[in-house]
Amino acid sequence: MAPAVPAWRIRDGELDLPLVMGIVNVTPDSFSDGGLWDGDAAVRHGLELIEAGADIVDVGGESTRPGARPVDEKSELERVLGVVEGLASAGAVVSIDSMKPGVARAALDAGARIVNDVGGLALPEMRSVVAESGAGVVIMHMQGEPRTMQLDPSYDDVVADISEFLADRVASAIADGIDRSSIVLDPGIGFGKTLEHNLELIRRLPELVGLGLPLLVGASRKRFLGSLLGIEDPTRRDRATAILSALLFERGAGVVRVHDPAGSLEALTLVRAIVSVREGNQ
Ligand code: PMM
Repeated sequence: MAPAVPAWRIRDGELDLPLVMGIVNVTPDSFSDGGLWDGDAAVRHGLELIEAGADIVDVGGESTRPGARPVDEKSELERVLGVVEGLASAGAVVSIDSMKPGVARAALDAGARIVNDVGGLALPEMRSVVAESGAGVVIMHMQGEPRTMQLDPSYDDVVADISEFLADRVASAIADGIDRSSIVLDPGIGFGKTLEHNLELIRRLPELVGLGLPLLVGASRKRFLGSLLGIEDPTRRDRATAILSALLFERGAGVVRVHDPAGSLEALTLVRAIVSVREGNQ
């Protein structure tokens, strides 16, 4: 198996890898769970995810599903801040899923310890927020923007192109004062990618592991699973997600981002028993 990095430095601490990140979307329009959680219900749901085995809860207030329109900063803040505060004060490790430096900063002040930026840390101000706070950070690849990204995605070589993109963003992050051990990379499954692109990224995941930083993969309930398996309803894609998590961990993923942590935790436990994910590959 490809080498894994054993720990992820986050604000005020460190997390052992591999691990499972649970998803709390506080949005009216996310593709699989939009409109289900707000306020107290979102906090309760986040705590349930932890109970079910999530090591981190990822709180997001802007849908990034294909075709989604951006939300303004004020609305995004209103959606997420109370939820971040509620979860963090209950002891959860919280990450904030946002492309906006203002939202990331406020969420960190409210107790979040990780910034999950699907915008790939493109904005210098976002890099400053991460550097100054000492937060952990997920740098994700997206081709285009959510509104248009699925219209005509194209790459010379999807794995090579994304590796180059991520390596560039890592260099900018480090140049702006972000500690290398705080960074986790994400190929951005479904973000400006065809079904074939997604499958190739999963098949060739060990090449991305070769970048030398932990990888997060977010495939949970995504459309390509529905297309492959003929499952229209996203909430019925959790079994496929768990099966895929086993494959991802076996190929060296450090974090999976999922709606239903229980299945992925079982996947992780099995993979750990069969191949030593943490120790056997130094
Ligand atoms: N996918 C979504 C949102 N945020 N963040 C990261 N790092 N990686 C992802 O793949 C990702 C993400 C969209 O899925 P959702 O609507 O189920 O949250």
